[in-house]
Amino acid sequence: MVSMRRFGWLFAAGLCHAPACSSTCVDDGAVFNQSLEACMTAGITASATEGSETDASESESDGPTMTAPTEGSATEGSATEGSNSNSNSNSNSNSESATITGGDGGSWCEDKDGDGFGDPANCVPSEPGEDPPAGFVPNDDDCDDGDEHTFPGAAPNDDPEACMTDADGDDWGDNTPTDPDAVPGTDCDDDDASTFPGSAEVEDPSKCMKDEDGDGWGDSSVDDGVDGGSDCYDSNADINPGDRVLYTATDNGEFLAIDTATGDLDVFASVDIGPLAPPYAVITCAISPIDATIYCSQSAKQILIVVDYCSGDTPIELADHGRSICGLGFLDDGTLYGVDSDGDELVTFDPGTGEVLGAKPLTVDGNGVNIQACGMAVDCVGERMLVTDGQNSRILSIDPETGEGTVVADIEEGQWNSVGLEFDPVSKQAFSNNGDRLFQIALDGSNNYMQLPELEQSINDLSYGPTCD
Ligand SMILES: [Ca+2]
Ligand SMILES: [Ca+2]
Ligand SMILES: [Ca+2]
Ligand SMILES: [Ca+2]
Repeated sequence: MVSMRRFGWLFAAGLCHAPACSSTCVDDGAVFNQSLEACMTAGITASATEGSETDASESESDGPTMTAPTEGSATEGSATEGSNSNSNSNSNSNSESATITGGDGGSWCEDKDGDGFGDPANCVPSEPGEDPPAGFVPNDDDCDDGDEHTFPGAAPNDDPEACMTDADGDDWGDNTPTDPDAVPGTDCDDDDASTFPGSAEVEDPSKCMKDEDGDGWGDSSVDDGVDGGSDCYDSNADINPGDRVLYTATDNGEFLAIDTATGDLDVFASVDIGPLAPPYAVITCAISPIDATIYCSQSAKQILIVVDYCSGDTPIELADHGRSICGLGFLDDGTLYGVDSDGDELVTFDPGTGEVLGAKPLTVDGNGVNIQACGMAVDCVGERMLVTDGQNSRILSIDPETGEGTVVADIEEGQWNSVGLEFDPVSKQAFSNNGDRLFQIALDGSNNYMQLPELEQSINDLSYGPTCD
């Protein structure tokens, strides 16, 4: 270890860069012509006295003054470590780089970071036919020998030759490299291999999005610097805007696709409710971001049911929870919430059993909210839970920790009495309905909304789910 550290700085501080040595050496500022070998040898010899304390057993070189690198050199060696007080050592201000080859009379250069590219400041001459010293490579191409992720061509998708940093190995270069020697690339998150330009190729072939589940749609909730997409469920490739339908469930087991442009309602799936009816009354549904399981509230029995409408199977009834649930929604962590319109509370469910785990009063400015009918949805872009307060014609964002609501949209619609709410991650707006009246509502604080064509019939709920195609 000791030997290598010394070796490292001797060459870094005392010797010419190989390209410089091929023509000139610099000695205390004076440039003089010298052959490569002479230059290198002079430097090595001049520096060798400092290296003489090293353990001879570590030496693999047949040169009398050479000290072989050890494994520790990759992390302990530093081109800037120590200061050189040897008056015979040269300083080198030449930072040019040129490819050189070893074993044929050229040079070997140290590769401390092990990326296959040699440090031009740490090169030694090679003799024809000889093997390189351990830790040396036959080129001097590294632009930062202290970072294995930074070298020429590290990010070939950005540039096959430029010196870039690609820490996450997706072949795109860090767009804000901390390494001053690296050229910025276009990877907006170089710590995440699922984030790069064109990652979400279906949604946008060029934006720098995150697509963790590889379905071609970008994660809707991302860190600063990353382009947000419209995939609310980026850990589940089966749920994305490429396969979704805005639907409502009916009391006869049918699922109706809602055409928001025309108001048409068309049956696209149905379940066999034979053993469950009567009474069977579904008034709200939500889909799990974890496994795409659909839960609905069966209001007549005050239970949750698990529905697989694509299979047509009879829904599975869960535990009697005894609540009047008018809205259901999952947060991204898989927690299932509901709104109890009798208790005016936000409740938390155990998705496994359908039992209520906890409840908090719904409030705005600390005052209780009288929920009569409601809709519930999760804004996966803003990562917030939305509940309609129909009596007051507004949409609230509910803090799940406290039950406290913040007004997100307040629309001039009198007794709106919304019974359905769903968030559209593509438009970033909400759909909400009161019976057969359907609205599209902005969630940006503008309170803008518009009424869409009247629905064919009055419905209870709005949800996105898979098309079953
Ligand atoms: Ca490197
Ligand atoms: Ca990268
Ligand atoms: Ca990346
Ligand atoms: Ca995705």
